[in-house]
Amino acid sequence: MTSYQFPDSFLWGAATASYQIEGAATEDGRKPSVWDTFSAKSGRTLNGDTGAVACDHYHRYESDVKLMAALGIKHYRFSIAWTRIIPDGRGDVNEAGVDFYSRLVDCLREHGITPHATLFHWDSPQALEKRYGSWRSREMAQDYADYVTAVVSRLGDRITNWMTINEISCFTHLGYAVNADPPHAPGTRVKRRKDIWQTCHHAILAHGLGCQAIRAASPVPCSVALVDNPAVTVPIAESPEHIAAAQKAFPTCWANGGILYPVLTGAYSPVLLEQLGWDAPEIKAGDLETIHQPLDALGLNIYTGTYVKAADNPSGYECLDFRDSYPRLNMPWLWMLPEALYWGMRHISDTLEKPTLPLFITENGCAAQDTVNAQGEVVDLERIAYLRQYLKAAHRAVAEGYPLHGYFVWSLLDNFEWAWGYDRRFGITYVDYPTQKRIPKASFHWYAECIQQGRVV
Ligand code: GCO
Repeated sequence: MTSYQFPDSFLWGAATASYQIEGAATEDGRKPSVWDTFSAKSGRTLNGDTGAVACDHYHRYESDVKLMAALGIKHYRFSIAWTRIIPDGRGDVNEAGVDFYSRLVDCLREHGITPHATLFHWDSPQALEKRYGSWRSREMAQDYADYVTAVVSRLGDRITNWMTINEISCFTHLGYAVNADPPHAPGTRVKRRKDIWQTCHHAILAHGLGCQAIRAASPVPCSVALVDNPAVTVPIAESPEHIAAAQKAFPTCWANGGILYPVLTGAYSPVLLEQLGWDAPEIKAGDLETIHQPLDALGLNIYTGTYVKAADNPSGYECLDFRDSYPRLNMPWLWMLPEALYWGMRHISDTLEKPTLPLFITENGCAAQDTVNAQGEVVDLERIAYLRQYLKAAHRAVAEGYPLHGYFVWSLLDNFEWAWGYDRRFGITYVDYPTQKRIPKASFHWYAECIQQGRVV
C-alpha cells in the first residue's frame, strides 16, 4: 500500500496575491493598478466587485500570519504590488509601501515562515498603461526591472526566494483581445493577434531583465524563478503512442511554446512560430539571450489540463474537448484532472530537457460553493477530494524522481477572483466579507494534517 509520504525536505505552503487580498487601495501612497481601473468600469467584473477592500489583509496581516502558523505551513508565497513601491510605475520609490512588506516579512519570520515573493501578479501600474500602453510597449520591461531593483535592494536581506512574474499568458492573452472585450485588465482591444503576442514577448523580456536585476541587487545568495501556468497535455491512456502524442502537443498548446520555451531554452518553439506565421511577435537582436536567464527554480500553477490522443492526421495528435457531464469544480474551466500535475512536470523535465531544474507547484486548488452551516463550519468535501487527488499526483512525480520540491495551495484565503469578483471562493479559509471574519474550512484542517504527517491523508 502506498502511504503517499513526501520526503522531509518537501516544502508545504500556501499562496496569495496582492490585488486579490490586500485592499487598502489608496493607502500609504499606493496609486491605481490596471485592475483598480478595470474593475471600476461597469460590467467588467461580476457584480461590479473590485479589490478596493478585498480581505483587508493590509490591516490584518498579523492575524493572517497567525492563521498560517496554525495551519502549520513553513512557506508562504505572496506578491508585491508595484504601485505600492513605485506608485507611478517609474520614478520615485514610496518607502511607506516598502514598509508594509517589510513588516509582513518580519512577522512571517517571527513565526518561522519563509517568505517567497512574487514581484508581479498582474497589477500593472495604471500610470504606465496611460503613458505608453504598459505591456504593449518595450519600455515596460525596463520599468519593471527598475522596480525589481528597488524592491530587492530594500528587502533582499530578508527575502531570498524570488519569483519574477506570475502567469504571463494570462495578463497578456486575456488582457488584450482582437474584436472582443478581453476578460482581464487592462481589457484593451488590439488590432492584430500579433499585438497580443508582442505584449507576451515584452513580458518574457521583463522576466529576463528582472532576473538580472534580482541577481545584481540581492545582498545575499538567492533563488530566482518564473511562475508559469503551462497548458498541460495529458495522454488519454498511458501507452507509448498517446504519451508521444501528448508530448508532441505540449509546445503548441496555449502559450507554452511562446513562454516556457524561450525562457528555458532560449528559443520560441519552432512549431509554434510556424503556426503563428504573421502573428508572431517582433523579436529584436539579443532579446532571446536576455530572456534565457539561468533559473534556480520554476514555479508551476496547475489546476487542470487537456486530454490528448494519438491521431492519424498531419500533426499526429488530437486535443479532446470535455463534455458537460465531465466532473468539474466551481469554475467553467476547472475540470478535475489530477494527472495534469504529474504530466506538467514530466513534459517540462523530459521534453524541455531540464531534468534537474527544481520545480515547485506554486498554485493548485479549486473553487467550491462554500457556505457556513448552522454549526458555523464550512464543510468543503469537494475541495478535500480535489486536493487529495492532485497531491497524490504530485507524490507520483516525486516517487518517479522528478525534481518537485514543494507545493503551495491556492489559496490561504477566499479572495477577489478577478473578473469573477467575490463570487468564486478558492480559499481553504472562508472569508465572511462583511465582517472580515476568517473561518478555517474542513480542507484547512485536512491540509494541516497532511503537513503535520508529511503525507497525503
Ligand atoms: C493565478 C491566479 C490566481 C487565481 C487562481 C484561480 O496565478 O493563477 O491567477 O490569481 O486566483 O488561479 O483562478
